[in-house]
Amino acid sequence: MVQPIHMATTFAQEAVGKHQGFEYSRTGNPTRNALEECLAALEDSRHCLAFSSGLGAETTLMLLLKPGDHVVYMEDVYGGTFRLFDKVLKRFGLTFSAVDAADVDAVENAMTPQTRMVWLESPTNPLLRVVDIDAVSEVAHSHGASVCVDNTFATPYLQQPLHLGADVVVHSSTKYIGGHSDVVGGALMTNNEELAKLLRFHQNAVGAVPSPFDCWLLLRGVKTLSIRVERQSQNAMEVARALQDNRAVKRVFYPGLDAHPHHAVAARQMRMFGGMVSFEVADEAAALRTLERLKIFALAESLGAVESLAEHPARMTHASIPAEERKRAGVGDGLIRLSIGIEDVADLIEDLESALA
Ligand code: P1T
Repeated sequence: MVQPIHMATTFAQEAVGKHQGFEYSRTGNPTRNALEECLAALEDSRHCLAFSSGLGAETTLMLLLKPGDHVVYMEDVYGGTFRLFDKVLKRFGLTFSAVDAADVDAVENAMTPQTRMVWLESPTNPLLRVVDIDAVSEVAHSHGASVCVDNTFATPYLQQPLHLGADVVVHSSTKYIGGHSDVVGGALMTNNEELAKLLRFHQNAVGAVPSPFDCWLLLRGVKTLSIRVERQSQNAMEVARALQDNRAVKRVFYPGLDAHPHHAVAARQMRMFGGMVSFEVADEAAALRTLERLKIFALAESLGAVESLAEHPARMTHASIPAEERKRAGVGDGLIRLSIGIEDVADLIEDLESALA
């Protein structure tokens, strides 16, 4: 019932080149294989590759591109993804254009003959914008580009981008897949044989692989993914409604609300609306004061675990994005992001209401 943790770094061979499928643990490990099979099943994909972090997965995928290639990406992505593109990959000759991919025409207009990839997040971090993955995939494919969807916020339980036309899915499994704030990990999923082969080569050649113990923790955490995400989504909906009614709150970002501009797309492509809620208060001082007053919500980066967390994107998770760019994308100084856990929702709402009072 439980996968053993195979700590071996190397596997004895019967004769040179004659072995039972494992040689060296960077190349392959039985516990990692079990995790990859499990995550492939969850995304309903033919292939899955596990990595030591979400960014490790992202980097390995992007190393398949070459100097001169162009990437169109959703402007409202995790700050670390932006930093990888802007501060690391640009130095290797890749070029990037940020667009509001919730607007399919904006994606179409950004495509060039050099565009090889369209990079989406949906819902986005931290503004919970929703991209019509099907429509954007059609545009990307008509220009010969592939589509990668960061499915971290939605999880495979709420949304399966490969069924909506995407070519690759990326996860920070640190978040909902692990679910308990105790393991950092990443994953890539695809149905494309050729791409999977290239990724497998790069997974080994680049080396950002997870430890067997991390794979075991992820396998343990993911068993409860569906019930955690259901409870988190139910709680998030109630929290979003309560925030909408609070006078100190200027705006609530949650795709489950009728007032959300992409609610219809979200309702079509997601099973529920997920556990992430963002909201805006008057200014930075009000946001910092609210965060300090919260008692049940812990002030911390990351998301997707059973405990509720709150953070300030402008000064924390998205601080690596230059201020003007952040503001243009809509990540203001009064923005607070919540990762809703599985606690009693009445306690969560009371905590927020007293912090905002
Ligand atoms: O932290 P890591 O496992 O390397 O994953 C990076 C990553 C990728 N994609 C999304 C959508 C993410 O949210 C993250 C990590 N995000 C946070 C740590 C955060 O608090 O937003």
